[in-house]
Amino acid sequence: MAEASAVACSNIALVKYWGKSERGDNLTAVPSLSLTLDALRTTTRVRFDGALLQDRVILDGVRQDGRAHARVVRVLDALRKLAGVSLRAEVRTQNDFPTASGLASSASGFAALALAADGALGLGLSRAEVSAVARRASASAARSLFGGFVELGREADHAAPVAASDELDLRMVIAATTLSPKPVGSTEGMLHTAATSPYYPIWIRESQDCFEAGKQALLTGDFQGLGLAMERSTWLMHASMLAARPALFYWNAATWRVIERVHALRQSGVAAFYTMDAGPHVKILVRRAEFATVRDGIAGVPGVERVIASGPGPGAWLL
Ligand code: 2P0
Repeated sequence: MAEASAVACSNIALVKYWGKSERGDNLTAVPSLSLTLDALRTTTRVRFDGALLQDRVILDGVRQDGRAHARVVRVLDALRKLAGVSLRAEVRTQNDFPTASGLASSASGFAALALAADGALGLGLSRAEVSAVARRASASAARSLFGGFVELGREADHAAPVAASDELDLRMVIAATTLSPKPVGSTEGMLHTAATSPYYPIWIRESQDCFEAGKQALLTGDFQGLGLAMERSTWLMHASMLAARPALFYWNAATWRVIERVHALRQSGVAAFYTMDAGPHVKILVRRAEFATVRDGIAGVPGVERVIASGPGPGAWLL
């Protein structure tokens, strides 16, 4: 029996990934840039056991089957093949935040899974190799192997850290506007957008520019430039979904109320920028000095169920 446990922090895309490359293998059609978050963590234990006839997956105490199980098995199969073994495994994974609601649980989940399975099999893969294994299961997971700011290039095999300017002492305030799972998963949502939205080619075309603007801002410590690139990427991505047939939207009324509150804060001189992913939550990027003002400013917005505050997090680690 061989086992290992790993912890991975989730990450939020500042410049978004939405769309798969025609080359397949879950390569991304656009480059993305993210911030790994200390406050959103997944812990996963993988135990290979000769007595098991099938892989067993337990997420937050609940046995998984169907697609969730199949995605985990794909990761295990890739690593078993590298190790030259056929042992089945028990995977126990725990999120310390709501699962599948647009808080990037698949990012931290598949990053922790790939690292723990690599550890349990004693493969000793490099960080980049583990990132590539995680990417095939969930592209955003590739980024959670690394801490701080991370990039995943267009059609890149694995993610890589970005050495951002030290002047960017950033925090993220997450306004969670529901704690229920989202109705349409990301993979399904992006395939639907690509297949039916007339705005999808425009999204693809503009993404490279958003990425370059965001990365340049990171490297030069330009907070406003980073915030504006993030908002532009967000609106372009959601516009492509809204123009799909039928339209795809993940927001609720509270999502809009938080956006309006951020606009009001900005008008009063507080530098804060927002982003939304495949879910109704609003994630707000601020500098440390203005963090408490923003956190308190959105806490009372009707429909905000929970406010989660986070600093940058480390790359995934073995326990
Ligand atoms: C991102 N999202 O860059 C974007 C922004 C959601 C919106 O990556 O299909 O779970 O498993 O590769 O990584 C969520 O999608 O998608 C995502 P798959 P993933 O963070």
